[in-house]
Formats: sequence, structure tokens, C-alpha cells
Amino acid sequence: MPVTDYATVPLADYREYPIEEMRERLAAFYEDVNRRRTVREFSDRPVPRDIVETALKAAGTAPSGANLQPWHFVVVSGPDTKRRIREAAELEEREFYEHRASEEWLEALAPLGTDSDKPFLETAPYLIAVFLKKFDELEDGRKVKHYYPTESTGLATGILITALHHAGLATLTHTPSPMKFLNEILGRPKSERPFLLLVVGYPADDAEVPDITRKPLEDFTSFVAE
Ligand code: IYR
Repeated sequence: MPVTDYATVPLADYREYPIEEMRERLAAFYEDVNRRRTVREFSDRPVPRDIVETALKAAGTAPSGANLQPWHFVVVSGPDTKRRIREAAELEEREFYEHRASEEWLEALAPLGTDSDKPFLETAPYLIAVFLKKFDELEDGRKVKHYYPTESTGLATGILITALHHAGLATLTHTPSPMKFLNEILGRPKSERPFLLLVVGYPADDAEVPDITRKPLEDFTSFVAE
């Protein structure tokens, strides 16, 4: 897409709320997102595809460097492809847990109880492979460089996770490393780097999550008012 002068339009969709309503809306939003937990035990209950599509549309509204939207999402529901992804991921994960991970890293993971077995990659109805596009390729072969693709794709993924949670679905942010195998299995070009694999579905009926807490606000923010 060549950069041209954009026409501008009025900010017609912006909404201002009275401060009290702002507080109420934010309190309700916080209460909702604060219930989100990363889930590692999924049900195989199906989820209609349009639900995932709408969540992806929400993800596609993320801000991005020069509005180049440097992401691509592959939604996998086919059992054969899920099995191939599981097999490839478990191969990498075994290497990770048995050799690659430092003692320090394994200690940090211990409270989560994770290991190299990834049954959820086959159980959950959807795997969404998120790819970061380093550049776009035009039909005439010219390349359009992307700016801040990591930040942009991270922002889009955050919105996707929040949208799916809002819909009442559970997600697991899975990062097998390295995950080049996703390009091969999913037929994505070299210009795309696998960013992460999002597991999506209903939690298993007996799903449990680690008893962990989130940092209080004052531990992760500071205010500079002068
Ligand atoms: N990718 C491995 C290890 C892992 C790493 C982090 I950082 C986590 O927060 C959780 C797991 C795995 O998926 O098991």
C-alpha cells in the first residue's frame, strides 16, 4: 500500500461518558477481565466459527505501526493439523524441559505445573496460530516494510484474548520454542514469524488453575504528577 495523503473524516464514533458512568463502566470491565485465567485443561465442546471470527475482527482493530496491521491469524480446527502441531510442539517442549531450559527458568515455571505434554493442542476446538509479518509482499513482488510488528501483533493478540474471554471462552497462550514448525505445517511464508499459539475453547468441567495472585497496582505503576 503506497503511502498517500489520507482524507480525514470527523471522529463520529467517539463517545464521552459522564465521569461517574466512566467509573462504573471501568469497574465492570475490570471485574470482568480480572476473572480471566489461563486454562490448561480444555473441553472438546465445539464453538461456532462465527464466534472466533468476531473475536478476530476485534483483534484486527488493534493499533499498529503506520496502520500496516502486520499480523496473520491461522484458525486451526482440523484434527489432523491439530495432531501434527501437537506432535511438533511436544518434540520441542521435551527438548526444552529436558535440556534447553535453565534451572532458573524451570524454577519459575514450577508453580504453574507445566510439562512437555500438550494434550490441549488436540482437545480444544481451536488453535489460533498468530504470525507476525515482517513485511508485506505486493503482487508485483515489491516489499512493504512493517514498523513495530512485535508491539502491534502483541496488541492485537491482547485484544483477541480479551474478546474471547468476554465471550465466555477460555484461552491458553502457548509458546513452544522454537515454533518455526508452524510455518511448515500451516504453509505460511518465510516473511511471517510465528508469534504464539492461542488455544481456545471451553474449559474442561474439572479444570483447575494454579493458586496464584496478581501484583497490586502500586507494585507495577508509578504516577508522576509534577
Ligand atoms: N513453552 C513451555 C514453557 C513455558 C514457558 C513459559 I515463560 C510459561 O509461562 C509457561 C510455559 C510450555 O509451554 O510448557
